[in-house]
This record gives sequence, structure tokens and C-alpha cells, in this order.
Amino acid sequence: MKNMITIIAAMGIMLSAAPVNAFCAADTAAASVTAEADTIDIMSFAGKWTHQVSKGNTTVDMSAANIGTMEINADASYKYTDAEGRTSTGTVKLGSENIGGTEFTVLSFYEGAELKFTASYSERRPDVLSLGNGGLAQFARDTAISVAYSLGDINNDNAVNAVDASKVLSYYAMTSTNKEGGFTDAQKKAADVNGDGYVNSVDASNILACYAYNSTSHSKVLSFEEYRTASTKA
Ligand SMILES: [Ca+2]
Ligand SMILES: [Ca+2]
Repeated sequence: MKNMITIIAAMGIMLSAAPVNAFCAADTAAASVTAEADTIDIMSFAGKWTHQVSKGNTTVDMSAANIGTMEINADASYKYTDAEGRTSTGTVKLGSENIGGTEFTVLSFYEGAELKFTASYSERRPDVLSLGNGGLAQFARDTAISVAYSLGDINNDNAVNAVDASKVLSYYAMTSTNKEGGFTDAQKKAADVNGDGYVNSVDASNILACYAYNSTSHSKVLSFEEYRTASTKA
């Protein structure tokens, strides 16, 4: 909830500071942010990971033994298979932890009520989930489930709306203060709706404008691309 209030406050500041867009900026006030804005979701981690431990006196980066595989699913369930082929299943919970002044995303793997693994994620190394602090064990990304994002639909729920705009603003607020925004590469592409290579409040206001357009008296819900074509012609 605190997060949401921050986003709404940030939105007011950023939208008022945003340059006027070529299309449909006037409609942005019609939309409001009503959903929680968590920039990192389980989709960022969905896929297969290899459980690696250090083989010797070095960190796991230098020499690793593979001792299992972890599959994280889009519904936040997981399946762990150890080297002997024994499997266990459970649920992944996302949280955050402040380590040395930096906010990290933490994944907690629960089998029932039992905490089996705690892994931390850093955007600097998006294909690694660190287990413990010493660099001695990790999950290394194996094959990510490829998720196709469409322009403007950051959370991939087939709707371009205020939730997506707030995710963009949240990302922008984080990255503009040198924090991790938590978007996958696909989400960054989906977020940069004006294609200028930056994810910022201009994109958020364009997403809101698209949402506002679709919310008012138009018979068909347009994709972001369709909306852009329609609003450019108008
Ligand atoms: Ca969406
Ligand atoms: Ca952009």
C-alpha cells in the first residue's frame, strides 16, 4: 500500500514534468492508478535454473558443480530436482531485503511451511540467484521461459492500462535514483512505447493515454500500436 501511494505521488510529479507527447497527452488525467505496483514479479524468474555450488576454495563463479535443477513457474510454484533425481515442490514468495544499503529482491522457496532456499537477486546479474552471502552457491539461469510482451503491456495480462503505467513509473523512479528497476529485457522493450531507448514518464503517460482512449467510447479495444496509428491520424 505504501508503495502505491508513493507511485501515485511520483506520478503526479512526473506527469506534470513530462514533455507533451505527440499523441493524446490531453487524455492522461482521465486515468488513475488503482493497482499495486510491484516492478518485479514472478515472471522475471520463471524458467529453469541450475543449482550450483563451489567446487573448491573459490567462489561458485570460478568453479561450479551442478547439484540440482530448479524450475520456477509463472504461478509461483516451483519444482526442485536434486542430483539423484529426487523432486520436491513448493511455492516461491518474493520479498526484499536491505543488504549494505542496497535493496535486493529475495526469493523464498517454501515446501509447505518449511523454508528450503533463500535466494537474492540483483539486476546487475539477472541470470543468477545467489544462495547465501559467500558466493559459494547459486541458481544459474538455464533456459528462461520466453515470454512475449506486447508494447505497453508490462505485466503481460493482455491489457494496456494504469497498472502498466504505474509499473513504468515505478521502474523510472527506481532507475532515476540509481536503484534497480527490476524489469526483464522483454519488459523494458514493452515499456519503451515511444521507442526512444528510454523507459520514463513519457512512456507512462503514453500508456495512460492509450488506456484512456480505450476507456472512452471506442467500440474496439486497440493494442498500443493500433492506438498509436489511430491517434496519429486523428
Ligand atoms: Ca497490462
Ligand atoms: Ca521511451
